Amino acid sequence: MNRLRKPIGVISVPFDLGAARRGAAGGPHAIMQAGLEADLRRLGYDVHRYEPFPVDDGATIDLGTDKDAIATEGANTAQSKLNFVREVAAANRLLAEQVAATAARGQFPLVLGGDHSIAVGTIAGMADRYANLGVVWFDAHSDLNTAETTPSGNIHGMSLAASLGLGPPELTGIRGHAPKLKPENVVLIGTRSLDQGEKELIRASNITCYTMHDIDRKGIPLVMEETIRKLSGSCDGVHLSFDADSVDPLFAPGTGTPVRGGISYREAHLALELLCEAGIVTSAEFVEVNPAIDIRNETARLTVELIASLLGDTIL
Ligand code: 4U7
Ligand code: MN
Ligand code: MN
Ligand code: MN
Repeated sequence: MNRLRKPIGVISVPFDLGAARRGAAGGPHAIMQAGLEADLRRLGYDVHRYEPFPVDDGATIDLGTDKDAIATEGANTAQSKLNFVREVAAANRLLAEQVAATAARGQFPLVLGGDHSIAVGTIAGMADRYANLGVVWFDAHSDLNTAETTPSGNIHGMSLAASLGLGPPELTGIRGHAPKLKPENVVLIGTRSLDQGEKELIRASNITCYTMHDIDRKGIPLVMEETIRKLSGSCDGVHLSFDADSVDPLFAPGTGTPVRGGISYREAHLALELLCEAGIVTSAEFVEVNPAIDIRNETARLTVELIASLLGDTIL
């Protein structure tokens, strides 16, 4: 296995105002609790843990019990459909700064979410260093909605679009330059739930999308081989954005927007082992782990195992 030589900078982001339901803010704690640090040290890594920075956790916002009901009340304009966009933007500005600083110290940024809206900040921080940043986006969804197409108003369904320069300026403009990514440098894997606007965007752009159908037909080894060949040819860095809901809910029940028919436990491991072997990944984030709906912390434990696979764990 191609173990990274760099120290790992673990950045916790206890933030979930971008999600459809609360709880993913507990993700970093659940993942640490599942033994991440000991595992990384076992693999021989130097680990730097950054204190979670102060994100607005919505403690002062009256969410009631049904966030969607609140959000859709009077949602006539595109702008009012962007739930908590101010808080999401503020958290992502801080995250982008922390990710950029971590990478500048020579560490591998490992971001623990939090909901998937935080990809905006991670990618903004890495795009500072890599003009041709590639992204491998494991997800049941594509997170390619915009203010115009979002059916929910939840920013975790818009973070990839924002990184491509599509969406509200407070998200697309973090750290100055937009877009952070070129569509031809983006590969989606595990896709099985797309909204109409997202389908249109994928068809009209150069985004590569391996749906579950493609994975079933080709197999994960070929999908990963094609992904690695494509990105290593054209990118100067590669970010892995791993949404827990890419994995089948049988193995990852603790996530806010589960969709049946996902990649299996072994497929997820093999995919990350192959990325490790290729040695192309320069940062990673693991998001949408929600301990409030998890079963015996299984999803957090799976996440720790997957991080270990990405960073060089081997059986023998
Ligand atoms: B996740 C959704 F409508 N597409 O936009 C939306 F189905 O980060 C879901 O991938 C988004 O978990 C899921 O709200 C965001 C919905
Ligand atoms: Mn997602
Ligand atoms: Mn998802
Ligand atoms: Mn989700």
